[in-house]
Amino acid sequence: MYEQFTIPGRVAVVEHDGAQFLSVKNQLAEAEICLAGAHVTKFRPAGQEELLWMSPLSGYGVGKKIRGGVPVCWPWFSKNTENPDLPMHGFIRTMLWQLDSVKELPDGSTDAVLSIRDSEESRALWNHKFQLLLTVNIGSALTLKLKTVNTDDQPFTIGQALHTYFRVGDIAAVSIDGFDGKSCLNKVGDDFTQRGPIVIDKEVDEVFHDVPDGAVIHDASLKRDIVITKGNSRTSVVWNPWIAKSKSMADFPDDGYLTMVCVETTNALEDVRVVQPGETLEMTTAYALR
Ligand code: TA6
Repeated sequence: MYEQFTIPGRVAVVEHDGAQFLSVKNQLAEAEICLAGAHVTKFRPAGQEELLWMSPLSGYGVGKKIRGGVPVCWPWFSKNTENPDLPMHGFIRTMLWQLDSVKELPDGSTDAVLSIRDSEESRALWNHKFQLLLTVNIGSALTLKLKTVNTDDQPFTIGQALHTYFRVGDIAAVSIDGFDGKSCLNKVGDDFTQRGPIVIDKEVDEVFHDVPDGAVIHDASLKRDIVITKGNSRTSVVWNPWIAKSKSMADFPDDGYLTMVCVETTNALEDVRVVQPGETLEMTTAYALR
């Protein structure tokens, strides 16, 4: 399947862990994207260490939440406010997407486009017609563009997140800039306004308001910065499960909190978006090492 996209030594659809993955290698980086969930599970710029954190205990494939990489959370972020029995972070991340195109670009990067449309299954959960496209550019940076198309005759409201797990050398040597002076909804304590850089020394689950720009993860242990930029997103989430929550998740190693942090580009809370019939909405984010 998808043999038409094969470029020997550079592009192929491969199978492992019971799922299909698009594997991309070019002079600038290498990456893998699971077709179930259009989920980037690997991204390593040339000459650098892996950017993304992946749990060794994760499952893969249709119906399975992948723990790590870049979960695509849509058409809601976190719990569904009208029906908490619906899947956390929406339903699209466990559904099979189709691979539409793979293009090697003149700058040496590679563009992959995956898409999914509404189905009987999706309409049973969320009764709207849509097309969703994810464009992933694999270059010296990892760039993701998530485009929603309202193919229905009624407007709909979406929340969404690119819920990215970043790999760090040692969480104790990490600080995160970009949230100074920003207020947050704190899911594990009292709401507050951030002063200075974020450091992680306990469970952190914070949804920051009014964050139109990105952030920078300073990783003193791996001696690198992860520069996060974004577009059409005014909320961002910082999450680290810390000790107890790590132990409570079967697909998360007990010590996993020491080498990961999520910094998520979102349309969450007051930043949910209404998409009119025939209209599109695109949220973007990019990750570069320096
Ligand atoms: O974005 C942070 C968060 O909402 C946490 O509350 C935690 O639930 C995390 O997402 C992971 O959610 P998941 O459904 O992928 O286990």
